[in-house]
Amino acid sequence: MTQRISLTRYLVEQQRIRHHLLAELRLLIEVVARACKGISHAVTQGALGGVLGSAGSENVQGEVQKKLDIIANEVLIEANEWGGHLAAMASEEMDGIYAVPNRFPQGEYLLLFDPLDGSSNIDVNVSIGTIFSVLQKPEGSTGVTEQDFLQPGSRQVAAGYCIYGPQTTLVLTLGHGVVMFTLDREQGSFVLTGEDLRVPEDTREFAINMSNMRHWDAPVKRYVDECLAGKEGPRGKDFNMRWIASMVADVHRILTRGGIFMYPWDKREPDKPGKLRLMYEANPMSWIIEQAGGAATNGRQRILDIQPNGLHERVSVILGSRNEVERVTQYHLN
Ligand code: AHM
Ligand code: MG
Repeated sequence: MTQRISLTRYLVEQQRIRHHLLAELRLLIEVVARACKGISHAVTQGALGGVLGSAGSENVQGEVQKKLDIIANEVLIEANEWGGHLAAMASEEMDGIYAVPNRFPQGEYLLLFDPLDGSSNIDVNVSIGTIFSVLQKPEGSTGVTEQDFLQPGSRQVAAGYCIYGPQTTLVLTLGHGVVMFTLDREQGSFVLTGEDLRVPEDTREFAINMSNMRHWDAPVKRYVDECLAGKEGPRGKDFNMRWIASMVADVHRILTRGGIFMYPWDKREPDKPGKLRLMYEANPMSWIIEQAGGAATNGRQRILDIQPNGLHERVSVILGSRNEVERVTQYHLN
């Protein structure tokens, strides 16, 4: 029988072999994974657990919070605040940063998360997920402030997501490729089910919310028009389209079989750079995709190079198969 490698064993071996994984970071990832198991359980319960529907509140961005948004946020905070590995956390669902309370030991890492991405899919039983990103507190800073979080995505030390779909799957990068673990519910542990994941450089599949077409900028319209023209058009091949409206699920598909995902700036809210959040969604996903050989830009610039100015900053996102992302980016730069 082939040996099953648990997340714990994988992380211990990374620490032993590569020395690039410190004990505190290993603990952090294990704790996040444990929290994701808890969230997975709540998601699976659905109506039986009384967790569906709106919570009757709004987050800092004026979006209606679902009960599960709040539950997932609390699960992540409660799991992570006492271990001594973190200085603070920041979440899409909280206005400001959450500094680890004084009664607990303080660590050197900063954890950012979108506790439950794809909220519109919760009540309709479609895949959703948790996205997370880990930064190091800048050296020499005493205490912890929001400013400490404002680092470009290229400074992430770990990033991942957990998708709650037909299977619960954890995808992780520590900056040395991308690995995947599937939750064995009977054993209660994440088991290694994919190593060195690669995004094919070319694709015939794009993902974008087509209902916004009339609001797009010319380069995005040009790219999609060319895809839609199929074999007879300038691309000389037919394209397929998918849009799950859960970034986690769309990115997971791209990681599995290639594709391009776009949530570009559009004219609905001209003053906002995009819909998706740089620090909770775009940075971790961009790093994962790059680590798998893909690319991620905002149309003009590599996402991981963007210097954030605020915790909840938004960004235009184009990511996935390298050659397609480069093409759309080129259309913007021409
Ligand atoms: P959320 O974090 O509030 O769930 O919003 C982010 C989600 C992404 O997962 C997804 O790609 C996008 O919003 C879908 O947006 P739309 O409903 O406009 O297509
Ligand atoms: Mg989200």
